[in-house]
Amino acid sequence: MPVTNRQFTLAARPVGLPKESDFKLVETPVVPPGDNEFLAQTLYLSVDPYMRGRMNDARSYAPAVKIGEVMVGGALAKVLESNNPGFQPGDIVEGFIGWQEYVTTNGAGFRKIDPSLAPISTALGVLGMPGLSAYFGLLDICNPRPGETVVVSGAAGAVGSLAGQIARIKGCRVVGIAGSDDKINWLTGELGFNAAFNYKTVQDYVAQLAELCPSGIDVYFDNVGGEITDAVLRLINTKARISICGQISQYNLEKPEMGPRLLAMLLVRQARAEGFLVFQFADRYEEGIKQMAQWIKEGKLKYSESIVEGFENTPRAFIGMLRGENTGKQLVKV
Ligand code: NAP
Ligand code: FER
Repeated sequence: MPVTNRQFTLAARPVGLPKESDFKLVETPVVPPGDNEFLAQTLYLSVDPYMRGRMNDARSYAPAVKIGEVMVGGALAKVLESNNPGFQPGDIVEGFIGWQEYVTTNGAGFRKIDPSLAPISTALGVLGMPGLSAYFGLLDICNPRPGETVVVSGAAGAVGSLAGQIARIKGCRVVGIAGSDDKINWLTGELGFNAAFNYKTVQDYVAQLAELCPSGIDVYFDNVGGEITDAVLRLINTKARISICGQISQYNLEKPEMGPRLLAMLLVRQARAEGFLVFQFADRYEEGIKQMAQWIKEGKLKYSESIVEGFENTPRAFIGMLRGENTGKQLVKV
């Protein structure tokens, strides 16, 4: 049995964009598995935007990480020793392991991954939480119909790149918004988006969107909020549907941003905006995973992973993702 565990704890509550010094690398003894428990070794860690919210001392869907506590997060691990009849040494499991190299757990909330289905890392991406957010957040909330125009912000990220492709599969015209020319070329080239633009180089978002969406916008899958969303709202069609998946442009702000107040656009267009948390679809995850695995097999759904190597680089990978260094899903290979 390994003796030493390495963990990242929260050292300080970040002000603005997190810094590496907001995390602390600590060594603790590996805890031997007790009755009905198993010990597993982390293989891949997921770094996700929601973790930024958990670093704040604020009320949320889940409690904040306390100073000195191990950072939360989903991860994939391999079972080393088990006293739990449901898990055998060698099993690959996914669950809320946190930022650490070893976990001792009774397995509550964990699922077993079948390595013969797809590369195991997909359990943290396209066949995991981000993929399910794209699938249900687009299809359930927006019901996109063939021929409709769908705009996706955060389009080159884990969720956005999949939401846009799913809209293409449903026969929609898809326009993506992302933060680099390479990402734009990937969206319109490899992923089959009909059009896309770089919000960091385009000045007038409304004019650009009007040009790329000549029939207006029927569906908006929002990952970012802020000025991009303000521009989209000005161009929505009657009976438009807006899925509020994320608002990442706001996560590092110290004070809420004052913007144009455009809820009247919902009124005059008789439109609907609805937020969701992926967990609300938990009883239907099977359906989403099965369908997306099928689309991957048929070559209709592509996914990309950005992988940072080394457990000690987890904070760097997380901060890099918040800054847009990833294309598709950002992972850490431990
Ligand atoms: P991701 O898109 O893979 O990574 C984050 C991306 O956000 C970066 O790559 C960056 O790309 C973009 N970004 C950062 N700052 C930005 C800003 N100021 N304006 C516009 N874009 C910015 O992350 P993800 O895991 O797929 O998550 C995407 C969104 O979905 C997040 O808002 C997240 O909170 C949300 N989410 C929600 C749920 C839910 O249950 N509701 C579940 C999962 C994720 P650029 O290069 O394009 O800037
Ligand atoms: C996310 C952003 C926000 C997310 C969850 C939340 C699961 C929830 C925030 C809250 O309840 O305050 O990406 O992913």
